[in-house]
Amino acid sequence: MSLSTLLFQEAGSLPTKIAQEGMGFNFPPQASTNAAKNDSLYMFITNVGIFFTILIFGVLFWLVWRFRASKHPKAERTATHNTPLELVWSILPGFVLAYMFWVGFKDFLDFRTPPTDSYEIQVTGQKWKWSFRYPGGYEWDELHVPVDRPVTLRITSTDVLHSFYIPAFRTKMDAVPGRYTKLWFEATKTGEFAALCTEYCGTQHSDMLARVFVETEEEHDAFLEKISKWFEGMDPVDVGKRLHGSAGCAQCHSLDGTAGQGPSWKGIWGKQEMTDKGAKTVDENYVRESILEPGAAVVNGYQNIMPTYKGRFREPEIEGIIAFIKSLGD
Ligand code: HEC
Ligand SMILES: [Cu+2]
Repeated sequence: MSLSTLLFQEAGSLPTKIAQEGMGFNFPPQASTNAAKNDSLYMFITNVGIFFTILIFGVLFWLVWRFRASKHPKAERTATHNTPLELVWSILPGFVLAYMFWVGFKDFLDFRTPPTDSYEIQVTGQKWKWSFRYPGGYEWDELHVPVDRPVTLRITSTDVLHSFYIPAFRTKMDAVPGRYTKLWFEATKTGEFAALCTEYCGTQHSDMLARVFVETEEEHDAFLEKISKWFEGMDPVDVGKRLHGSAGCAQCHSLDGTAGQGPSWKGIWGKQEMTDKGAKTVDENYVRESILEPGAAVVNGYQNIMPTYKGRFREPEIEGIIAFIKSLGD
C-alpha cells in the first residue's frame, strides 16, 4: 500500500466490511487465538439450550396430547413425585452447567491475563476517534499489529467512557478517563479488520471506528519506520490538514466557519480573540499555547474542554497545524 493511500484513506467503508467478511452463523471471521475458544463455548451453550428446549417442549406437548381430557373423562391424578427421576434431571444438567462455568472461567482468566512478553500499544479514546501510540511514541489513527505475537493494549480515554471492541478478535474493554485498562490478543491471520466503540458516547458514537491491520513482522517494522517520519517531505499545510482529522481536532473545530464545541479555524489567523485572559492575537505563539496548554487562555463563549496535546506532537507536527490554520486565511 502506498504512503498516500495509507495517509488519506477514509474509514467510511468499515461497517459494510464488517458485515460482508466471512460472516458465519452470526459471527465475523475468527482472527485471534481467543476467538476459537470464545466461539466454541458460545456454540456449546447455544446448542445445549436448543437441545433442552426441543426436549422439554416435545415431552410437554406429547403428554398434553397423550392424556388429553376428552380421552380420559374420569381420570384422577394419582402421581405425586418420582425421586429417582427428579434426581436424574437435576444432577445431570448440574454437571453440564458446572462444565460451562469451568470452561468460561478458565477462558476468562486467560483473556484477562496478558502474557508478560507481549507487545504493548497505547490506545486513547476521545470523542469520536481512536488513536494508537506505538513504541517510540509515534501516534497513528490505525491499529497495526504483528501476526502470531501477543499484543497488549493499554487503554484510556480523554473524555467520557468508551469501549474498544475488535469483533474479529472477540475482545473488548472499557476506555475509562483517568485510568488504564488492559486487553490482549494474539492475531492469527494477516489482513484488515475493524475496531469500534461499543459504549454509547454521544452523537457521533457510531462513527467511532478504526481500521485494524494484522501484518508480518517485516511489514510492521516498515510501518513503524513510516510513521516515525510520516511528515518528512510533506508540505506543512498538508501535515496540519491531516492532523486536523487524524488527531481528533475535527471533532470540535470546523473549517467552514460553523462553531462547534470549539471555535472554527476558518479566518481566525491574525484575529483578536477575546479570552478570559483578555484579548489575544491568533499567531504562532497563541496557536502553540492553545495546543499545549488549552486552559491557559479560554476563548469567550467556550468551555475549557479541549484536551492537552502536550507530549503527543513533535515539532514539525505543531508547525504543520500552525501552517494549516494560517492557510485558512484571516
Ligand atoms: C473536545 C473538543 C476539542 C478538541 C478535540 C480540540 N479542541 Fe481546540 N479548542 C476547543 C475549545 C472548546 C476551544 C476554545 C476554548 C479554549 O480556548 O480552550 C479550543 C481552542 C483552540 C484554539 C484557539 C482557537 C481560537 O479561535 O482562539 C486552537 C488553535 C485549538 N483549539 C487547536 C486545536 C488543535 C490543533 C486540536 C487537535 C490537535 C484541537 N484544538 C482539538 C476544543 C477542542
Ligand atoms: Cu466512544
